[in-house]
Amino acid sequence: MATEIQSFGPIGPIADDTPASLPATKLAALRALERKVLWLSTWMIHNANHIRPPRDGLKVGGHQASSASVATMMSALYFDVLGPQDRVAVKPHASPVFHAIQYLLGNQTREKIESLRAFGGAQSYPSRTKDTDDVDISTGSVGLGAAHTVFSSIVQDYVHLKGMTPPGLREGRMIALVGDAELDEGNMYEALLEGWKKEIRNVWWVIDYNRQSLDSVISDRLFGQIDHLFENMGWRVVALKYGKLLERAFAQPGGEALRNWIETCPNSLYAALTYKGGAAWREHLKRDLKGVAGIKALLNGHDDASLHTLMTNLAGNDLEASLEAFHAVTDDLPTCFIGYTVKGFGLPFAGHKDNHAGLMNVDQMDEYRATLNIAPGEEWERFAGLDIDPATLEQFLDDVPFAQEYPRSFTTPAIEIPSKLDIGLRSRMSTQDGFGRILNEIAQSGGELADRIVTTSPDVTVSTNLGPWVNRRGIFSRSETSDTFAQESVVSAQKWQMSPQGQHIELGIAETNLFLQLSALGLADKMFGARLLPIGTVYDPFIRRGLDAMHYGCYQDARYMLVATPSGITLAPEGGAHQSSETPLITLAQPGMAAFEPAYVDELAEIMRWGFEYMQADDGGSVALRLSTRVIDQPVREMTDELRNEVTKGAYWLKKPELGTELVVAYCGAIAPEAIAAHQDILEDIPGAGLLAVTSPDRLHADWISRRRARRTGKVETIAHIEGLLSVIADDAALVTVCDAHSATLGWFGSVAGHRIYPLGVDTFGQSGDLQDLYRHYGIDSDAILDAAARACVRRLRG
Ligand SMILES: Cc1ncc(C[n+]2csc(CCOP(=O)(O)OP(=O)(O)O)c2C)c(N)n1
Ligand SMILES: [Mg+2]
Repeated sequence: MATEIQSFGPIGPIADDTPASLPATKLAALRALERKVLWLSTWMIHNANHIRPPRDGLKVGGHQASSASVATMMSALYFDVLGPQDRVAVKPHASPVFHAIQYLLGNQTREKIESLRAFGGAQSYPSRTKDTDDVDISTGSVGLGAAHTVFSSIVQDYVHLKGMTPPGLREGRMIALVGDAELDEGNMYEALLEGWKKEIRNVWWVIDYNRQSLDSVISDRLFGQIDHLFENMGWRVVALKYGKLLERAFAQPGGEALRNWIETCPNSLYAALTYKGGAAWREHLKRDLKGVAGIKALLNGHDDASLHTLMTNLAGNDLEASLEAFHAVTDDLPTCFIGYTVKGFGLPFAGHKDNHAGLMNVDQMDEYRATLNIAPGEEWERFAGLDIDPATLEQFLDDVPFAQEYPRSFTTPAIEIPSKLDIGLRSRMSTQDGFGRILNEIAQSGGELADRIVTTSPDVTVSTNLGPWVNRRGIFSRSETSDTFAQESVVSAQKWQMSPQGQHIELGIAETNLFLQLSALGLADKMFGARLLPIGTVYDPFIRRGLDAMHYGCYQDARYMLVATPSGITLAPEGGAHQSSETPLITLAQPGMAAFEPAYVDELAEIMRWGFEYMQADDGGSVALRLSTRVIDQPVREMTDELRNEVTKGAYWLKKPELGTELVVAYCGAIAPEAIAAHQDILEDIPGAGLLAVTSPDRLHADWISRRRARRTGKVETIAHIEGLLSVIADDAALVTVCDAHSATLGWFGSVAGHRIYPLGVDTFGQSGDLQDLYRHYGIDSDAILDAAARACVRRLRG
């Protein structure tokens, strides 16, 4: 398949991004831009809080201190170190820095940054989908963006090793700018461990080590640990500790004592003195280093301002030191840069422990503007107040390696999906079994669909029926590894052959990693010009464990198919810790994801077929399937076009009601046999009662809500699918709904046309038992359905 690259010009050679030395003019230009980035990011936030007229009295915010601490390292990266093939996850609270850099590079409009955090303006936290200035990886929930880089690097290897990328596309580095408190998030370590197993390459984590989080100053002993941790995981650790000024001072008499003083200075004291300034540094150094040769001369040689500059000269805020450290790494070993910085560097609240949400006041901002020689009214001017002429800076920006014409976003053609997926249907089977067989058929028949599917699972590959697919398509690994058990002639149904050709990514049991891997795979078409159709399997209850990452992937518009199985109390003997009831509500409420719970395998085949198309459609999204291990009788029927259409819309009449019927039983999922049996009994008393098969509460709900909204605004007159289905029953008919999930999943049906509703479901924690006991206990068996129907009829008779 040819991959089309849209409107980005040819992929040509780009400027060498590893210059050996930095000429003075280049450094001067970079320094000027660094200053401007700090100003613009600070001003952008100030504008949002103090200048744009507030309408609701709410504080707008924007994190001036978090931005300031990373402005230098980000300037170094974007204006000199990065190539356009590199991908970056910027720590959430450096969004203003990112937008300032893009503004200087000409990729961001003044209008957008003037409306930072306003409706339609630059986003508070970098967003792939909502920002317009080339965000690679969204961030916001700390830890997720950084970890995503690990999984993006795996995807980059996957598509490059398979030759799926457009010709000439270079491998890039997957770079995260990480807040140091993000290292408190457990998901970071899950990602590191998985990355170690996969021998990841081309990943950089640049830690903004300002030793402050939101509430407080970080424990002094922490970094010794983190240091080792990265090394244990096979990463190179580069400490960007001291800037050039301090390094020079260390070489002077008394320098060693000064270094030692800083090394042993508690983080809190260092931060407090940073806030207090030169006089406070002087007082402490005078007292603590009394009598040390050279210290007196050092102190006498600095006024308060320059002493403060010296003592806060950490490498992460020193452009030259940062550039040197970044340029020194030229191989593909995963590398962690620990960039020592000052939170709020260069701003009045630098170092103050409460500065996370701090904002400069109008007077402070005015003074800051004046020191930068920016005239009032010129605050947004790109080069105002800089001591290098605009033409030179403009030329410099034009030559920045990152800004060179190169494809940064791709539109790849869709993979054609057959009009029907083969099933290998048996008279009795479960949807989970059906899923495994459908994939097996695809694997066996080959072709483009089979080649573009990639599966992944957190150690539940075999138990979610991915086994046959993996046997045929193998496990992905950068190097060949043979199956030892097979070599030793140990009989097993499961092959475990690993190679670059493999199409399954086996993960350890960390569901957050699963969702981050799915997100990275689901962006491969846009990021690497290689369309993949990712499928991830997970036990349904453990969606909860990876939920934030699931939401995050959808927020970035990553496209994947989530197969959640087994599910519900139908998992009977496994007990309450493994049973799920709320997951259909989670997926119903999740934007960017269409969720299904088919009862039958022919429905599943059509849903998967439709899902592969939906995952590729411009206005599509991800797909979630809630499946079951319960083996039930499969209907023998023809999947007509009408039925297929209704299955993917979310419901169809398994037994059509008579016009004006007084009762409908609606069921969803593996509980179908109970609903059918109860409906059969009901027919004796109410011959016209209908039986509604619901395949997707989510699709029905989304359709209903969006059509109501459209009708309100006069856009569409058509009715929703669920409205059409319920339009044939009596106005005062009753609905009995039943599912192996929380009763609210279908409970909203009563609001569609104002019908009385008797919603049955699982509303408390599960427990062990067999199906009969559990269905009876939770009130979702045939008797419970009959009882609800009887109550409904009695109420109707009473009027
Ligand atoms: C998962 C998650 N929990 C909590 C928050 C709220 N929060 C935002 S920033 C922050 C601390 C950030 O500290 P750090 O990563 O060190 O960033 P910096 O010091 O650069 O501001 C917290 C707790 C969040 N964004 N995401
Ligand atoms: Mg911090």
